[in-house]
Amino acid sequence: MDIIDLRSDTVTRPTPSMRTAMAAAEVGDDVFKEDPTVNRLEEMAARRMGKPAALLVSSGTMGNLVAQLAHCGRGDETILGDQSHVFFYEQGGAAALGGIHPRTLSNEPDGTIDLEKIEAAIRPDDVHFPRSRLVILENTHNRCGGTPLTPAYTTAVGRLARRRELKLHIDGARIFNAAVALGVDAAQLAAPADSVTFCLSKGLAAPVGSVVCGDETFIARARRVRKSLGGGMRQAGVIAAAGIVALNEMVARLAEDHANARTLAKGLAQIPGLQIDPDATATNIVYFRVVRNGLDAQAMAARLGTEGVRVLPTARDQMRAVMNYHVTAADVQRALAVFSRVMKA
Ligand code: TLP
Repeated sequence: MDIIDLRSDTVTRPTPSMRTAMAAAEVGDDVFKEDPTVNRLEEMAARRMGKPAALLVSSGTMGNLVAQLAHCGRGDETILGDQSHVFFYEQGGAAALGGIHPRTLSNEPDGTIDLEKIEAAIRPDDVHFPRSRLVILENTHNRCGGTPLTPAYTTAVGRLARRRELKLHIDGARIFNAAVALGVDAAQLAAPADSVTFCLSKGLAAPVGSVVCGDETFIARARRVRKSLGGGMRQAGVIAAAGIVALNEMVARLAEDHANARTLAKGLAQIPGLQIDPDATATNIVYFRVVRNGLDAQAMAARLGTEGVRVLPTARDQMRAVMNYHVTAADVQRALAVFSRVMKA
């Protein structure tokens, strides 16, 4: 049975041209900054994000952690969404390893945080309070349905942060999905931020790697932090080679994932016992609710699994399906048939 794996876009395997590029990669010791392929990827990534410099890290989690540790000292406070990946899924690493205090504000359903709430959360200079240092946005917003944040919203947050002397970091794990969905350059989405992390190993299908981008001073600090976290890789050009292919060949095709996501969402909306607003699907992530008595998301995922469709339960009554490079339009139709069958049973 062919498995249709919709658990995440992280399940993507390297493309044939990535494998070829990896095998042929020219490498050196990247801790000495002597890996030409890593250097090339970092230059490309910086250019794509419109930033002066960039740093390859092993994962999105490491990128966000490195950025927080480079922007903040112990006891400093970050302002971030209560549904953000940094707050929800990164083990509180910034607190555990950096003594950084998270101030969460509720995310709106579209992944934004109300500007007035951000402004009100910024601490005055007072010995009782931590120092507010950094605002963190997420684009696209994973737990808010893969919604893209617009340049207008991001610009407004950037202006507010600058006016109040805070930095802005964007967890842009899927920023290219946002760029493709909105028809803008990723650099435009990153422009208001002091730093941005994006992932090569999600929709872009590279096997490993994320890139943190920002100005030279910030990246120099980030490089020190990466080393202290054990993230100084040596002949990492083998990984970077796949990342270069990801940037060159895999960005435009994200539109296919978005079209497949819409088809899946519309199809799921027709199935009794499932609840979804198909118009809420803007990129490659589809969340839906299971509203059948006696069937929770875990049990449903298990049943779907026996029929070759893998999805991720994200709450007792909620599941997530993520389109990716290996999922075709025909797979979406096959998955919908399986969903129908399982819900009828
Ligand atoms: N997210 C994973 C899981 O951790 C939930 C997924 O399958 O979506 N930022 C965002 C917005 C993310 O969605 C993720 C991964 C990360 C950061 C972390 O990236 P990695 O997994 O490379 O550490």
